Amino acid sequence: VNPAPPRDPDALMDGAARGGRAALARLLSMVEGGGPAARAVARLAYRAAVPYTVGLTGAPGAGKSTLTAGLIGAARGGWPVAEGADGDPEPIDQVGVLAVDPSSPLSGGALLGDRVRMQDHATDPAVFIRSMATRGHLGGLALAVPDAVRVLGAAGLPVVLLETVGVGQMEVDVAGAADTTVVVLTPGWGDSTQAAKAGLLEVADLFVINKADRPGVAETRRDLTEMLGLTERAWVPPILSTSADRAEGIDELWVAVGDHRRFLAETGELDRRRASRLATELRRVLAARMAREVDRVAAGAAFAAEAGALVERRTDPYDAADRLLGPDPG
Ligand SMILES: Nc1nc2c(ncn2[C@@H]2O[C@H](COP(=O)(O)OP(=O)(O)OP(=O)(O)O)[C@@H](O)[C@H]2O)c(=O)[nH]1
Ligand SMILES: [Mg+2]
Repeated sequence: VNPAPPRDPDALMDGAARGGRAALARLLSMVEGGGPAARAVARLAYRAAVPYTVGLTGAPGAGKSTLTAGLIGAARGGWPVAEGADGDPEPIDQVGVLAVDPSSPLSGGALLGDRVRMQDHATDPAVFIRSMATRGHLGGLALAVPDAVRVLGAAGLPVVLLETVGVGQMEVDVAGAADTTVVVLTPGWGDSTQAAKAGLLEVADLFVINKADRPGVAETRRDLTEMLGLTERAWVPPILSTSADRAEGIDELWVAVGDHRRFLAETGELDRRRASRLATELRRVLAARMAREVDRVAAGAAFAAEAGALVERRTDPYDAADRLLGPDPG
């Protein structure tokens, strides 16, 4: 019988780093739950090596989980060798999977559907699969996800696959936590238009047209190419097609992920991206704290008095804010 994992973050982190999956799961629950415990865990995890993160995002049902399951298998074979180069693939000893659903307040363990799709890997001790939703984390998933990724890094997982269901801005924010972002589309009219509307085209490093067994692949590819335009850029996102449920195109996708990873490393872009992500994270932490500060002010007597003065037209909202917070430096 396994003893229940301790609640002390240090002890849990030690356990997770020694391969304890219950400890790792407990740490992720703490991150999800927010509050002082989340903060303690985040602090411990921060200095550890950051895993290479591959994000998969796209509309509900596009096949992200099926693709993720395929990529787990591919990743277990190591990082692909560059075309034309020889040598062995750089080994990947463990793979973590985080499935994030910004629309769901439920969490803990794996979602049923994902559990089915990823069950081939569920008993592999080198694979750790976990669903995440937001509960109490200050700043929501956009902050909880990078914390969770770092916890996986602190536990020694070198690669994390991050699946996010498409629901607008939050999805784009979460997708922004990845080093390589894969946008998953399906053949059919309108799919790429929706991705454009959601701002996904900007964050895509790679496109996958999944369900390529269905008609409309060429049209979707053409739409996408048109929307991407002919802008000059150092990395032109490749458009791949897959039939994830038949395991077709998965190896090619993993090769493309490896190419992008190599591009980021060789150009210094990986460091720049990660630095800019951290600055964004800090802004989010500041924004979340300031939002809490507003709540604190709004709960006070001075606020109630100003609100009353507004009703009686004795002041206006801007002067009232100046009295509550001090003059606005503009
Ligand atoms: N025809 C076809 N069906 C597929 C393919 N890949 C996945 N599917 C099916 O599409 C459905 C959704 O697949 P998932 O992998 O759960 O999709 P998802 O994007 O993770 O879904 P959510 O997480 O709910 O947004 C399942 O029934 C899969 O079996 C494919 O290449 N071709
Ligand atoms: Mg899924």
